[in-house]
Amino acid sequence: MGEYPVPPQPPINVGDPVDLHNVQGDVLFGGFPKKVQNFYFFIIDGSQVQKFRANLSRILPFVCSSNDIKQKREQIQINKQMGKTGLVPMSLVNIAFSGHGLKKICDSLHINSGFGDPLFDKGMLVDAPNLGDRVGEWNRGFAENNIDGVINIAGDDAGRIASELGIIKHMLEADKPNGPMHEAFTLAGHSRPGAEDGHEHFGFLDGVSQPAVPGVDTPTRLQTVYDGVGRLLMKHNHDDQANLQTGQIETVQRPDWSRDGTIMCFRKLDQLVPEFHAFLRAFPIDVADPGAPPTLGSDLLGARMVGRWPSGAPLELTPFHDNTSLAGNNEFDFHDDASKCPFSAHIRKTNPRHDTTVDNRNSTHAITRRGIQFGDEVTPHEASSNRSDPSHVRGLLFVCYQSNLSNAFSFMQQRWANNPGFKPLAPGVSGEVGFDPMIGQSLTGPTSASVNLGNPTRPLILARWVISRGGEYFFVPSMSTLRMFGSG
Ligand code: N7H
Repeated sequence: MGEYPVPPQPPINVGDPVDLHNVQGDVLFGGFPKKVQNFYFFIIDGSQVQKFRANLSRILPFVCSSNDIKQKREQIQINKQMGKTGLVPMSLVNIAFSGHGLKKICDSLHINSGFGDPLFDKGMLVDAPNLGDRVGEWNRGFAENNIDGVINIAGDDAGRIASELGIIKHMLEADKPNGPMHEAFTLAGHSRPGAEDGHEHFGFLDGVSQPAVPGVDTPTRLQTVYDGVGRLLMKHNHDDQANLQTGQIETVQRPDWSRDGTIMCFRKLDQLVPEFHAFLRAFPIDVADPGAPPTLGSDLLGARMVGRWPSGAPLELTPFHDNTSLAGNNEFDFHDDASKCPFSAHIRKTNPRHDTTVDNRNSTHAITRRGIQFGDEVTPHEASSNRSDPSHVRGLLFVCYQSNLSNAFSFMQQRWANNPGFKPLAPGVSGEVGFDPMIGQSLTGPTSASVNLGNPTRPLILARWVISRGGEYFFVPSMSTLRMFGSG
């Protein structure tokens, strides 16, 4: 560092306190510490909503707050310092409702379910073409568009979370024929084994860069900081929304019960891992160094698509080879040209940092990411045939939180990742820089990205290696609103 002048950190608004006991646990402090996670999607019987609400009040003692997660993380730290080995046993529960589910609950309470987010109201299926999803490729469970809610349960051990989920299902009478709710389907995720723990299926370290929440997190040097808690939690400072057509920021009206709530965007994203690696081998970047290791050109292409090396070291700090001493490093900004990191690299498209503004590192559109891997490791047969076997589906159960979809997830996917014209304000960059090579989608043909060396706008035609199988938007109510939903 020190090569570039460091712009000042934006002023941090801490005059907007967050009640940690009122926010559900997966939202703050890095979310659930976890090795395994289940998403139990359910449907509420429209004629028994009152019964469902009564049962909801019984399971609220299982639902953990952000304060509980803060304490769990402190406990993990203490155990580490004391040299204790083994995982701290835990089973952590949150609950959230889709637009359909929220309407059923609010109708039964005789209150209006709207909180001013039209994308949430419509649901992800209606939004799918705008995201570039091919609905014909969605899993049936999401395409049926009838999910009312999700129980998000995570912890250290699959048996532990399964038995806790069993107790909760029993209390909700989900296991009873003609009960007030029933399971739609469950998706199970787990971190990858051994040295791949913490890495997503293509092999890159995941979960590195997150926006800091003012008054809750202590930001590290150059970390993106939300310019207001309201980017994440409703009815706090900067809880406003972007107009997706004009990009203008508009105010938004919220009911009081939405305060401290947030929106969870859930997506099941399959990853075609053997195909991705075959593509890297087929189009190595010419590193023009006869002494370089034989795989460097392919490794460099992968790193330039992501913006980081598999260790998590950022290209902006180490542009031509991985450097494990910079693994997971987040102390960098982008600087006007693409000589180190391509403009279209995944982490530059989804967080242009200092590229698009002089002083605020883009926190307006930032998302708080959670999520976990699912599926098997690549088999030897898949690796040798360069083809994913449909009986070994794998990928990412993507989760992110934000107060407003058109500011955050939808903005990022549509206006940045899927938009080959989106590029930084850098002077002298003419032409398109291409799609985000990892998540950029187009319904009209193949995507391309400018990830070659030397020319920031020379496109490379890409194949598809991340396939959306659908998802849904869910409202994550505060703990006090959950109590209100369960009362009466
Ligand atoms: Fe992405 N990948 O392996 O390529 N992501 N992502 N992502 N992503 C990031 O910082 C990946 C997806 C963001 O602040 C890293 O955690 C894959 C969606 C944002 O520097 C890696 C999939 C969206 C960041 C990956 C996927 C985003 C980020 C670097 C799908 C939103 C932080 C490590 C299968 C629409 C950017 C890290 C910053 C980072 C990968 C999905 C957004 C390695 C494989 C759908 C905001």
